[in-house]
Amino acid sequence: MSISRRSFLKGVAATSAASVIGPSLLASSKAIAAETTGTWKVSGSHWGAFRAHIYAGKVQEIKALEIDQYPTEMLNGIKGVIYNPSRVRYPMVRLDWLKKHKYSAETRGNNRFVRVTWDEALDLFYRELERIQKDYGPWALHAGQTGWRQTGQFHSCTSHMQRAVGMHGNYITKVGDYSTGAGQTIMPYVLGSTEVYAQGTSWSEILNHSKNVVLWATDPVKNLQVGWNCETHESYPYLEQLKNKVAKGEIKVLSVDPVKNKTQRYLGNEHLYINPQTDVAFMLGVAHTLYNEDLYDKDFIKMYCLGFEEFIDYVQGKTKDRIEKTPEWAAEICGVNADQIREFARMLVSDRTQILFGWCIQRQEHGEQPYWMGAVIAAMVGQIGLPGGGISYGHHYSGIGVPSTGFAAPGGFPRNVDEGHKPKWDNNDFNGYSRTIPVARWVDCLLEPGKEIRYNGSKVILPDYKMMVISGNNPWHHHQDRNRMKQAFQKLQTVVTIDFAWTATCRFSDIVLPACTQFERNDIDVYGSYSGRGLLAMHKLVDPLYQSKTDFEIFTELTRRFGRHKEYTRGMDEMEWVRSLYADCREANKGKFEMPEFDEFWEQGVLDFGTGKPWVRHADFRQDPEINALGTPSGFIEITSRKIARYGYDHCQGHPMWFEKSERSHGGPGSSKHPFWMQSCHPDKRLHSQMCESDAFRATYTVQDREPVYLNPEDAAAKGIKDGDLVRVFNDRGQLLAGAVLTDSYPRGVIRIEEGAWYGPLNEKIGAIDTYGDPNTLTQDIPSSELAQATSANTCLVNFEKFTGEVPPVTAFGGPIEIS
Ligand SMILES: Nc1nc2c(c(=O)[nH]1)N[C@H]1C(S)=C(S)[C@@H](COP(=O)(O)OP(=O)(O)OC[C@H]3O[C@@H](n4cnc5c(=O)[nH]c(N)nc54)[C@H](O)[C@@H]3O)O[C@H]1N2
Ligand SMILES: Nc1nc2c(c(=O)[nH]1)N[C@H]1C(S)=C(S)[C@@H](COP(=O)(O)OP(=O)(O)OC[C@H]3O[C@@H](n4cnc5c(=O)[nH]c(N)nc54)[C@H](O)[C@@H]3O)O[C@H]1N2
Ligand SMILES: [Mo]
Repeated sequence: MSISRRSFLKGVAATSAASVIGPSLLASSKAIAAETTGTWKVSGSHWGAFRAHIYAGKVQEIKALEIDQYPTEMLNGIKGVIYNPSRVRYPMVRLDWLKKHKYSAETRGNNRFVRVTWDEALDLFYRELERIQKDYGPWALHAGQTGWRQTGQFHSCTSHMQRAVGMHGNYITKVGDYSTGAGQTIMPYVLGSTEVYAQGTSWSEILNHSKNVVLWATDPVKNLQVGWNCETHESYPYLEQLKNKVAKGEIKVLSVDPVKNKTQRYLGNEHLYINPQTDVAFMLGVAHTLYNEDLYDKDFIKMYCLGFEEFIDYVQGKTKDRIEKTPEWAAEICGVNADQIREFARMLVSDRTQILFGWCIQRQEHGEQPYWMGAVIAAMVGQIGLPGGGISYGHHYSGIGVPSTGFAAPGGFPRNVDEGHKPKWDNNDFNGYSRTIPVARWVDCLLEPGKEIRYNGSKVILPDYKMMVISGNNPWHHHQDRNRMKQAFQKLQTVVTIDFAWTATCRFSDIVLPACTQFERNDIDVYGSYSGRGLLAMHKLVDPLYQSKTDFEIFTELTRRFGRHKEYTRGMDEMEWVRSLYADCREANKGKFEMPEFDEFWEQGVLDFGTGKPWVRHADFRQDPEINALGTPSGFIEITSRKIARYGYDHCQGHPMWFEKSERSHGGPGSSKHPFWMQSCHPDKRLHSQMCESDAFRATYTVQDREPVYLNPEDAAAKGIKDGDLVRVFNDRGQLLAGAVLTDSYPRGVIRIEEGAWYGPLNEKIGAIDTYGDPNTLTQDIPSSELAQATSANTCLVNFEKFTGEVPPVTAFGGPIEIS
C-alpha cells in the first residue's frame, strides 16, 4: 500500500463506520473482490470523464461517463497513454553530459542515455540549480514555459515544479501563450478584455435568435473534443441543433476557411473559400462595401465606438498606403470575387448575424490584425450585445457558450512560494535582463542574448539563460523551427525534463525524471471548463508504472535536499490535499449549493451542480456604455487606438490594416519557390503531442507508420503522388516524411500536417530528416508583430515530392537508447 492510500483509509476510518471493521480488513475484502471481478472507477481527462474497468492490476476498459452524451473516440487512446513503449520508465541522464562533466552539447539529441537511481538524478538536479544560482544568478534559469498538463487541480504539475524551483531561487518566466498570443494581447485595446478566454453568448441564444452564423476560421466539432478541465462535451447537443436548423433552412451557416473542415462536413453548411492569411484584405473589402453602400449602423458607431473616421479614411485610400480598399482590390489578394465580397457584406446586415472566430487565424504573422478587424466589422454591423449577434472569439474552446452555473470550483496546488517566505537564493538581480519574456521568444534568448525587443508598449531584454526546467509542456512539439532549436540548444548547459512520455523534449534534455500519468494518482477536478457543471473525483486507477512518481513526490524529494519539503507540502499528503481542496470549495459554496461530505462525494465520483442561465456577451455594455464601460482606455470599442498608435510599431499601427506576409501562397511572397501553404492545425485525434505515443490508436490514422499529410488530389497527381504514398515535405528550414492522404476538403495550394506529431529526427545533426512528420520541422520562428511577439506558426510555405529513397525507420517512439 502506498503512503497516500494508507492515509486515505485512515481518513475513512476516522469519519465512518469503517473504523469498526478496521482499515486492513476493509482493504483486503476490496482486494478480493477486485481479483475476481475487477472494479469500475470514475476519473476524467482532457478527452472526457469516464469509468475505467480495473482488473488484475491493469486498466482493461474505458467508457464514457453517462453524463457525456457525445464522447470522443480519443477515449480509445487512453489505455495506450498508460501502457506504451514510449513511457519514461527510470530517471535517465544524457550519456555525454554525465561522462564529460562539462556542458558539451554537440551530441545533444543523439538520444543516448544512462539509467541512474532517483537519488542520483535528484542530486544532479539540485547540484545544477545550486551551480546556476551561485555562478550566475536567477537570470540564468528558465522555468517559465507552461502547457497542457493533465487534468486535476491538485497535481497540476507546472505548479509543483514552479513552487519547488521557486523555493530554491528565482527564475525567468513568460507572459502569454501559444494558443492566443496575438489575440489576447490586441483585444484588451479593442474590446477591453482578452475575449478569447471570456465566457461567450450562450448557444441557446444563438440558436434562438441568429439567422446567419459565420464560422470564421473555426472548427468547433473537432476542437471541442478536448477541454481544459475534465470534459463532458456539453456543446455538442447545441451543434446538433444547429445542424438540424441548417437542414431546415432556419439558420444560414457560412464557413470562411481555406479548407472544408470537420465542422462544415458535419453541419453540411455553405463554404466561402478564402486564400490563406488574407482575411484582413477580405474584411477591408467588406468594410468598404458596408460604408459605401451605407449599410453600416451609424448609431452604434456613434454611441459605442471611437476612431471610426480615421479607419474609414484608410479604407477609402486617403491615408497610409493611399490605396482604396475596394472589393476589387481585396479580391486580388483573397481569391473571393468582388461581387461575393459585396454579397457577404449585405448578408451580415440582412438579419441577426453571429460571427464566431477561431484562434488559428491569429497564430500567423500580423495575427493581431484579423482579430481587431473582426471587431470593427461587428461594430459596423451594430449587433454587439444583442442575443445571437456580434462577435465571439472562443466558441470552439472548452465549452465556451455553455451557460455558467456560477458555483465555486476547487482551487489548486499553489504555484508560488508561500507568503512571507523567501527562496533559498533570495536574489532578485536579473543582471539587466528581463525577468519575463513573451512566451514564444524563448529560443531567441539563446540565439540573441542581450537583444532588446519591443513588446506591448514596453521593452524586453532577452536573458542569456543557461538552464531550463520543463514540466507539463513539450517545447519540442510546441515551438517552431526544429533546426533553429537544435542550434539554440547547443547553448544550454543543462536541461531537466519531468514527463511520463519520452517526447523529443526528453531526447534533447540532460536529466529526465519519470512522472506518472494522471491515471496513477488521486485528484479532483471540475467538469465543464466554462459551465462549471460539477465536480469529478479522479480516482487513481493503477499504481505508478516502472519507477515513475507523482510530480508532488518528485518535488517533495527535491525540496528535501534544501530543507524546504515541509513548507512545500504544508505537511499534507496527496489525499489530505484533495480533501482540503474539496473542503475549501464546499465552504465557498455554503448557502448557495450544499455539497455532501467528502467521503460521500469520493464514493459517488460525480457531483452535479446543475445548469446555468443563458447569457449574452456585452449586453450590459450595450444597455449602458457609461456604467458598464469596457476595459479599453476609453471604455468604448476602439476602432482606432491612440495607445497603440503611440507605440509607433510598423506592424501594428493605430487601426487594423492589411500587411503582406513574409510567406504567402497563391502568388504571395515566397510562393514561386515553395508554392504550398502548410497549415498545422490542431489534431483531430490527439491533444497536441499527447496521445501520439498511444500505439494502437495512432495506427488508426498513420500512413506507412507516418503522420498523415493532407493533400489536394490534383496537387498530388501533378507530382505523381497517390493516396498512401510516402511524401517528403520540405523548405529551406527543414524536411520531413509523412504519408499522403488525398482529399478534396483541401483546395489546391493548401496542405495540412496536424501539430503535435512527435518529432523523430534521423539523427541529432542540423537538417536531418524528421522520420515521423512533425510540422514544426518546417514552420517559421518569427513574431506576429512588435505588439504581441506571438507565434506565427501558420505563416509557412513548403514544397513536397514523392519520396523515393531508402525508407528510414521512425525514430520518434520507444524511448531512449539505453547505454549501460
Ligand atoms: N505548428 C504549430 N505549433 C503549435 C500550435 C499550432 O497550431 N501549430 N499550437 C500551439 C498551441 S495553441 C499550444 S496550446 C501548444 C501546446 O503545447 P504543449 O502544451 O507543450 O503540448 P502538449 O503536447 O500538450 O505537451 C504537454 C506535455 O506535458 C506532459 N505532461 C502532461 N501532464 C503531465 C504531468 O502531470 N506531469 C508531467 N511531469 N508532465 C505532464 C505531456 O506528456 C506532454 O509531453 O502547441 C503550440 N504549437
Ligand atoms: N482535438 C483537439 N482539439 C483541440 C486541441 C487539440 O490539440 N486537439 N487543442 C486545443 C487548443 S490548445 C487550442 S489553442 C484550440 C485551437 O483552436 P484553433 O486555433 O481555432 O484551431 P485550428 O484547428 O488550428 O484551426 C481552426 C480553423 O482555422 C482555419 N484557418 C487557418 N488559417 C486560416 C486563415 O488564414 N483564414 C481562415 N479564414 N481560416 C483559417 C483552419 O483551416 C481550421 O479549420 O483547440 C483546442 N482543441
Ligand atoms: Mo492552445
